Amino acid sequence: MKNKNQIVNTHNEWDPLEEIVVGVVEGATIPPWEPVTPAVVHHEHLLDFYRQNGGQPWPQEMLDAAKKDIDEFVHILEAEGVTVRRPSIYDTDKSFSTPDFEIHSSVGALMPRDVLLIIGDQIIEAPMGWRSRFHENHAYKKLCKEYFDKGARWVSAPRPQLSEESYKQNFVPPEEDEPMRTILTEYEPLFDAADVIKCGKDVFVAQSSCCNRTGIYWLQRHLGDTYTVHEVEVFDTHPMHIDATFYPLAPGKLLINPERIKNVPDIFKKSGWDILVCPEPNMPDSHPMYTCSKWLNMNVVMLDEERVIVSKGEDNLIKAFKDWGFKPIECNFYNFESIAGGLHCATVDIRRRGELKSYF
Ligand code: ABU
Repeated sequence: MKNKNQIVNTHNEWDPLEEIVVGVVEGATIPPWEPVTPAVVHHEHLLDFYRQNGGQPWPQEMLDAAKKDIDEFVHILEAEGVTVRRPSIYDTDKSFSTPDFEIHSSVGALMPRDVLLIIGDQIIEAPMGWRSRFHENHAYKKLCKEYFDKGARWVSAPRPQLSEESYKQNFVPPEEDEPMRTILTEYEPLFDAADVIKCGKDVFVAQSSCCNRTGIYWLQRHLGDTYTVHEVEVFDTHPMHIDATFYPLAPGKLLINPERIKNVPDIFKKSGWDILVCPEPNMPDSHPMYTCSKWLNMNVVMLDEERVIVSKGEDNLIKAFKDWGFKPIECNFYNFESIAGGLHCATVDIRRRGELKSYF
């Protein structure tokens, strides 16, 4: 299918990148406590941090350090010829309520990857399971309107209610030796856009504490017969998103997290893909990580089939990328990772030069 001159056009993670949205640090607030918090935060000691500090601004020195990282990332993208767009800053410290819940604050616009799912020429606003992120799509409205005016399709998945019925009451995350379970019920479709990863006509999704099976069904029915949505089996005690777990990097090259993927879907094996096992992260244990795990090392951004932007310090992965035939470009990102996510989380690709195909 030809997609000549489409303003929004992405089918995979590796076609040559032309335009991308990069999140902003300004206005970022410590996520307020909500039902999903204990289901996604890996470290028990952080739960008290969220109970006590959720809804406050992050300390200025942490914001400054994160901003320095994101500025460097933007500089690298622009130097490589990519157009970078930014979301609008909105009032994150306003509390709000719906008929079903009240929440103290929003969290900012750090991670466009979670909010907008771009498939082909279509922008899908994700039905996110976080009460604090209910209005995060506002940060992208101006951009979405512009892309819509220039020809993109733009829809919002059903707006979730996020009442008590969406969450299992008294949920306890599983231990390492237990089967995976997540906090979400099947009351309504829920997913973050980062629970989904594209590979042409095949789209891969994993259940998580932000993505339920009803959300996966919704996506398959919405996308129709042109696409096949595959559910990937993962194991994570605090699952959130697929992009530090399972990542088709380039045709024939799948990067997997060895702790979370025990069975690679047959479709990859049958088609002879190389299964690249992500090496252990290098981030020191002393580095503070408030929202994500150290497996953000694999949360990279592909500029094309070879060039990959990777977090500086992740020497094991950088060496592996070279051995696998990629060209890594290093970017300082640990300080952004402390309060938010990785390079992939901090972005959403708007346009890559390529067409819809099957890679299997
Ligand atoms: N997109 C964020 C992934 C978080 C994690 O696996 O730690």
